[in-house]
Amino acid sequence: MDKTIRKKGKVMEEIYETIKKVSIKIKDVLMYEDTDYTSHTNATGDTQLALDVRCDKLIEKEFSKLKCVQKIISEEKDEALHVNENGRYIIGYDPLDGSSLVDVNLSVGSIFGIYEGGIDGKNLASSVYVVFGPRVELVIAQDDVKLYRLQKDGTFGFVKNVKLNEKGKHNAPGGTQKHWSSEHKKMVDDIFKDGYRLRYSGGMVPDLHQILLKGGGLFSYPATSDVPKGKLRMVFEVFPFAFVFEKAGGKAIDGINRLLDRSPSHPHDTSPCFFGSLKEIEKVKAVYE
Ligand code: FDP
Repeated sequence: MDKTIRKKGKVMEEIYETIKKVSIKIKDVLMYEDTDYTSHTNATGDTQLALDVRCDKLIEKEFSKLKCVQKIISEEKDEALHVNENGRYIIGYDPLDGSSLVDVNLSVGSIFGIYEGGIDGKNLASSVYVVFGPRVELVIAQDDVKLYRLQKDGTFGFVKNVKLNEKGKHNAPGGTQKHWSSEHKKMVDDIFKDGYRLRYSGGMVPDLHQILLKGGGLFSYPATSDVPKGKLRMVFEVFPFAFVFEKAGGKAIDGINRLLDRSPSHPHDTSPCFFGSLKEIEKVKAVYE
């Protein structure tokens, strides 16, 4: 094997090991620490939980130790944090996605996009997400998509490769319904009329994880009259999951264009997004194009 490929593989392993290590720490924080809100808002205007800040700090601490990391950009920070000028990768991450579900004890997650050469969709080298539910599961998308689960001995055991079917059975329609466009509403109604079942918890990580592991379906967070550019953030949420869905054999679009062809002008920019298996994305395109 080529020396550079071998080196790249080793460096990626180091990043994955760091995410595994920090995930175990986040699990403990989620289990036992207080779930109160702070008096601060993040760059997108969400009120931060003490847990958001704790998880962000834990990730910052671990990634700051890695030579291969040039900078980290967190959903919870206004500015990027420079780590090592000569580092190869930029890590864009959401330390605790779906944190509004913490107080009702539903699943939440952490999302990591590993970028090489800037935070454009096309520069994603790999992406990882972690689901904190009854169990802790971790998904790594690089050349393919692999599912791991935290075991009793504190290590993540490989479970299986994840592949989407051409057509799924589940529909996860995000956004406030009274702000949907009439076309979007009709599309969602038609999908339900086709026999799809509703699966939506309000946490992007568990909702997309469910669609992936149940073989397919559609998750959408469209442009609405209250959030005309969508709610979900490209660098920390949308691109990493677009990468996972494509590597699993599905597609991810903003309604018209491939999400991974998008370039944010600011790290906290949002985009409408649709993730699904091939048949469902065809349905979206038929409405939006
Ligand atoms: P949250 O506000 O709880 O952090 O990232 C934002 C997010 O959660 C996603 O996890 C989730 O899919 C979405 O917002 C839910 O938004 P709606 O409540 O508008 O459906």
